[in-house]
Amino acid sequence: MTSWNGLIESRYRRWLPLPPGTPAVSLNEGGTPLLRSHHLSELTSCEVWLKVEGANPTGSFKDRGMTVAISGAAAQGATTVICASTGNTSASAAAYAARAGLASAVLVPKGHVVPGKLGQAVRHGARVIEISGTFDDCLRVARELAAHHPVALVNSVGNELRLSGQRTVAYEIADALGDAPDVHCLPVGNGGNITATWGGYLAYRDAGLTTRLPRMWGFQAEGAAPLVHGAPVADPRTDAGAIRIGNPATWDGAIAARDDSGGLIAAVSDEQIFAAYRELARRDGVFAEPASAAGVAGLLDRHARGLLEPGLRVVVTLSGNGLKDQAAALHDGRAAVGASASTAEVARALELTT
Ligand code: AN7
Repeated sequence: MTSWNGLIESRYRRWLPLPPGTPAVSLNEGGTPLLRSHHLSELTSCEVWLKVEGANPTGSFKDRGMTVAISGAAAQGATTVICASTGNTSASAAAYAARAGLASAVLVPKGHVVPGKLGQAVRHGARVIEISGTFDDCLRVARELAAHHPVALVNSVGNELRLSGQRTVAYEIADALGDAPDVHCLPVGNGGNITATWGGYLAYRDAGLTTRLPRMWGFQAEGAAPLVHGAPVADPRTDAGAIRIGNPATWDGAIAARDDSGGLIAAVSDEQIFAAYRELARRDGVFAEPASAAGVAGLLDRHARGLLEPGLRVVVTLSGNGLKDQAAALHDGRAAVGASASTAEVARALELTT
């Protein structure tokens, strides 16, 4: 058995538009677990699989695109990379930049990025700029800076290297299941991931490696659902901060993924998102961050409305790791109980009466 050396070296270089011989800047991303959810399968009468992207090195799916984007930027002689982010992209960009010996700058919406993600960017040495505005403002500024200064933009917008790396999630799923699933559910913010995941399924089908294509079911938070309403949202609102985005940069790609796959992009409430987040941790043992539970929330919503045919094979992307957001974790649930180091007292606290 050979060890896993990341998605470029271990498996997918030939699917990536890196110039031949480009050294891989890798943290051994990819190769994430695809877990059968017994709980969700039973509940929905479908075969439900969870793609646990929080198991990537910096704790989100962003590492798939970032290993390729930073490998490309480093090979082209970039010295500084820049991105706008709701948190996960900045953590990933900062880590891969550190790995490559590049400087990084990240622009984040002030007050809307959880400390776990900001802490990653800080520790990896990024210059963190907190902007008084939304993610959409951050992205506008980052794009303008990259157009006029010697800094390489590593957001997915128009970045074929980023998107090609993110396509590898579909390759892994098809490789593991032997074909594409019937339905692929995932959260949608800026639109890059649904575009790339769909692109991955298309590429594998076109190469004859799979026989079919899934329907792409994307889910946005109700207060930040521009793709559902068909118009940008100036003041996006949701407590699932990762997908608090009002004007997705990959708008057309997301709509094409929806329409070409015969799929949908629908809204779920924060209540549904946080309920799915709790149940994933409680029933499946998978700690995904709140935003990344939107795909499960959407699947359950469709099921509750009688819109999910039984017997389907469904894959759900869990895009980020729950460890990043401890405030959400400790917000409810069973609180810790204090006790002295006395066996009798702890037994009482645990209600171990016999
Ligand atoms: C956990 O980090 O946009 O639709 O700047 O962190 O491809 O944007 C994060 C997005 C879903 C949405 N789940 O994906 C950022 C950022 C998690 C995320 C999304 C994000 P896209």
